[in-house]
Amino acid sequence: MRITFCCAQTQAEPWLMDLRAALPGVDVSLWQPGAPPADYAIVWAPPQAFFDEQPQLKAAFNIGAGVDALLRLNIAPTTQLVRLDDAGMAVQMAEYVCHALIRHYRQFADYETQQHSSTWSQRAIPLRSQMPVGIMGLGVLGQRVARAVAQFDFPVNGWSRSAKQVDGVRCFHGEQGFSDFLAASKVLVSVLPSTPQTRDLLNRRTLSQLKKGGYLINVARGVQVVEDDLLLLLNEGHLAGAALDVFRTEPLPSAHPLWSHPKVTVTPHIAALTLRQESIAQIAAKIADVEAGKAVAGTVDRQRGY
Ligand code: OXD
Repeated sequence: MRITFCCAQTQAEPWLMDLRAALPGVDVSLWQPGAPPADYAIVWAPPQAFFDEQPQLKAAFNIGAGVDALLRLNIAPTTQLVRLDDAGMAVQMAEYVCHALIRHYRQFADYETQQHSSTWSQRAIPLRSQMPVGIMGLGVLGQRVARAVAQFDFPVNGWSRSAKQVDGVRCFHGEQGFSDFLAASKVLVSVLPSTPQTRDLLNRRTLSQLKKGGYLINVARGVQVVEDDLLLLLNEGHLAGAALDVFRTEPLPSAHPLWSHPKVTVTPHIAALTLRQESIAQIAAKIADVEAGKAVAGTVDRQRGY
């Protein structure tokens, strides 16, 4: 069996070494133009030339949760596309979201500022019941985030494309349920996949439906947010702030107003980093499933877009 590795911005050597250790007897190598045909590919944002040269692949494993970069390419229909499901990312997302939520709710940024002037001043804690958290996307990642948020006794709303039932979450779905979901939420968290339907979904019209003083946490994809509309709502005061890990252009250009906005926290797309050991263990198990003709968890539905 041959596996080819083609992952932009990823240091290949440690991956190749650990893949060889996890899959003894398998020929694992770094892809370069003209490489021999492989059975499986491990990819992150590969170029079109990669799939043009490797139309025989049985499966391509995306070493991330979002497959938007893959779905922009022309890939043989016989190549099964598989994303990582969880592989240590869900708990990171939950950490990120809870950190941003609690930092906002408990006003820790203000205490940090106070410390600069040696100010000892306690701030009132708003009613938790007045801080309903709305999570967009109720897949593996969204449900893990919802569980973590509920642990801190915040009311939790969830929204998904099709109807879902999740313990402890007030679930909304579809276009019809979207306005009700927004109106019922004060903190909005996006964990949605990037699809044509979610592009620009968070804009002036939708974000203004959040309760006044709303807060946005985006750990999904930057293209879901119309950044000018977000800035407008922050400046008008309808939104109290935002914690953003993803942007329409990455890296976020140094002159971009989001960098210096006093109500915005910027992080460089680190909410959930790919963990090599967990990912390799998961990919090895998925390859065994493909070889055994079993259904593979995390298989991408190209039509649906995730
Ligand atoms: C991912 C990401 O999709 O890191 O995994 O953005």
